[in-house]
Amino acid sequence: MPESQKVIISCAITGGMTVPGQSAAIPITPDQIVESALEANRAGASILHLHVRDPKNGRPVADPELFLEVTSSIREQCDAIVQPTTGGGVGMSIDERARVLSVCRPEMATFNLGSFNFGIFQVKHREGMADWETAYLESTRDYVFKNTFADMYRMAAYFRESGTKPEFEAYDVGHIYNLLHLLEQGLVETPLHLQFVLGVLGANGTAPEQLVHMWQTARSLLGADTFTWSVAGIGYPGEFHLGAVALVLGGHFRVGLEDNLRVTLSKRAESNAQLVEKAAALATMLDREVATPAQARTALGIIDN
Ligand code: KMH
Ligand code: ZN
Repeated sequence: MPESQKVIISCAITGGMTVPGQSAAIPITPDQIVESALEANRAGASILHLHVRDPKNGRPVADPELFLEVTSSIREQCDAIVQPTTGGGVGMSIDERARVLSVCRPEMATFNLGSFNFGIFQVKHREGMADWETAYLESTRDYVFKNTFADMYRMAAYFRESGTKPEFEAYDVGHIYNLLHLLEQGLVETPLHLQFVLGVLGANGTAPEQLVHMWQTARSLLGADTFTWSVAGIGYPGEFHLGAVALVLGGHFRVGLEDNLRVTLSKRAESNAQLVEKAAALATMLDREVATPAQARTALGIIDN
């Protein structure tokens, strides 16, 4: 099987748009994040997507020291592609979000392709949620996840400076046109890697035809040979249903507690590894071998450093 047909499984370990009270499985402290990431890697994830949280209460933060601690520790213990976020969490500025690039100089990081409403205020209140968690969720009634053209131009410069491969997060079809604009301006270069993120309240939904539409739009605008792509379905069953569509279409597949807290309709996920195991099982059933990190680097055009 050609390397490009092997599936790259990413695992989004903890997230910036969830609060700890949603699930006891969400890792919080640097040690917990590292442990969960290593387990996900052992289960088949070759990309580990990372946010960090204040170890005292689990609030999403952009602290570069925490990023450095977590990314260095994971890199010492496995060969997965360590992919920190530059999306961050509610209320972080673009410069705060980009700090991880200059401090950690990661081989890959996320690059968000546009501004949109990002609502998590419908998340159910669970017993034991702290006041700040309820306020965090509620604040998104009036929240725009801001990635203006000025922000994206600045972000592209940060990526060039750190030599980091962007994973372009497209939450809606217009974001693919934004990527074309960045490409035409010479701010980013091919080969591109896109993550279609479907299911955020405020952007595109998890219907399979929306994924197909975004994929077709990317092919016609950017050219079928200029990019690799993956899907992150938010929530259950979107995460696995869209992953199955991506497996059939030759794309890659992201799972993880950042995006989804259930492993089946009736069972909450106990760990990130459990979600990766299910993704790997689906891939195997559909004759897509799971890529190793080295194979993922080759498929993505990342030069190993
Ligand atoms: N929070 C997810 C919906 C990022 O971190 O830059 C998308 C994401 C983007 O993971
Ligand atoms: Zn993220």
